[in-house]
Amino acid sequence: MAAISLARLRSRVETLARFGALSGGGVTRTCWSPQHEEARAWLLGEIRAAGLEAWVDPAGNVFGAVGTRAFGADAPAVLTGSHIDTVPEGGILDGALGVLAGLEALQTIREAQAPHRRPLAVAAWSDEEGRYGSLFGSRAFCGRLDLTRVEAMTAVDGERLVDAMARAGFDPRRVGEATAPAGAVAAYVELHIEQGPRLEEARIPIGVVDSIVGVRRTRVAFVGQADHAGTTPMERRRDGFLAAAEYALKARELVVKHGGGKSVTNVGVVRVHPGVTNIVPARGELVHELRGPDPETLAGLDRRSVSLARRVARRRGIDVEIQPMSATEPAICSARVQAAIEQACATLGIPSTRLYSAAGHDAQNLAAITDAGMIFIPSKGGRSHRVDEMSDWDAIERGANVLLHTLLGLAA
Ligand code: HGY
Ligand code: MN
Ligand code: MN
Repeated sequence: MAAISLARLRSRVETLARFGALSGGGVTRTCWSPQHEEARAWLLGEIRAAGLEAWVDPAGNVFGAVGTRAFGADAPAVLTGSHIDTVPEGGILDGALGVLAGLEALQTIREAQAPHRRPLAVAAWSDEEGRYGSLFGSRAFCGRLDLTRVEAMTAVDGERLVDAMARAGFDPRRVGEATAPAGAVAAYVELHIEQGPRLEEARIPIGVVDSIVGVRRTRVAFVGQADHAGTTPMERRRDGFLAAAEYALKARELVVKHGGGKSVTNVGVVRVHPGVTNIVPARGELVHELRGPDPETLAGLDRRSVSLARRVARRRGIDVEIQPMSATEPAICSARVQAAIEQACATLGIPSTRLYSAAGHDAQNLAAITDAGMIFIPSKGGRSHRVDEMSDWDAIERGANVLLHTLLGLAA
């Protein structure tokens, strides 16, 4: 029975972790950055050294393939993959595991000359973490990117996507050419760390994902009045930051109360203007993120949040600007792919359980154009999006072998 080489996979994971490595551990490798582009070049070299066809599309997606040099409806490919970009101060497995385990599975299949009727490919999708716009590369590939918005896509620190792409040698005007031909993908399966505590606490080695949360991000800015921080009487202050703070606290209560138990909310970006200690903040701006597996609940929370923002501003006698930034819909994973994962687990004698993904993933875009699914392995302490994110190597080996057999099953 074909089996991956953990030594080779581990060596690649530890090498990729060096691109953007932080002195205290973990990694910062945001898409299109110099360290990301060095990692892209390294990955292309590894794909070629593994004997696979290698190419990059105009949206910066990297591909490796066995049995094809491009995507086409005449030979629908079974596709796996994930991303090599990271959040700032992230871990070494989020995304990297799925790309490198996919490469390892395809290399093992090629070396073992394991039979597969369909071509097999692995992808490293651009900017999954959404520094400029979430799930960018897989949205482009799946024809779900609003090309008219590419020009305006900007990171929270103000860097424009078009400038970052140009610096990395890509022409942003060609992104639309990355759209895959209809029918080019026969199935998609992605291996990823769970990034949460459920599998580890249940002591179950493999998660078969049945749905993936939708994520909505909205910029909310409360606009009051700058004033002298010392001389302005307290009752006369129109403080944009305090309004934002009240909104953030009440939005959390709202989601806990009306979110159905599986919805979550976060405020990870806050900006105060003018932002110096001796001026009452005129403007308090935040990015409000809502997530949930159920579309109606998510839409309801969005509406309630907008009403809350207006109520807080009115009560404080200030203005509020509400600007939706991005919204992904919850995705249902393919029953066929879930069954193929469970068949692989049965073949390998590995217990599995079904669960929803509380993180967003590229698979939710692939679910729009093909049968898509995900395999999860446990995260130590449920830790992710932090430098000490890690999984046991035997969990990584199990996940990669389940991926290998799932791919063979889907490509049979
Ligand atoms: O934010 C997410 O859900 C994913 O890790 N990009
Ligand atoms: Mn992530
Ligand atoms: Mn990820």
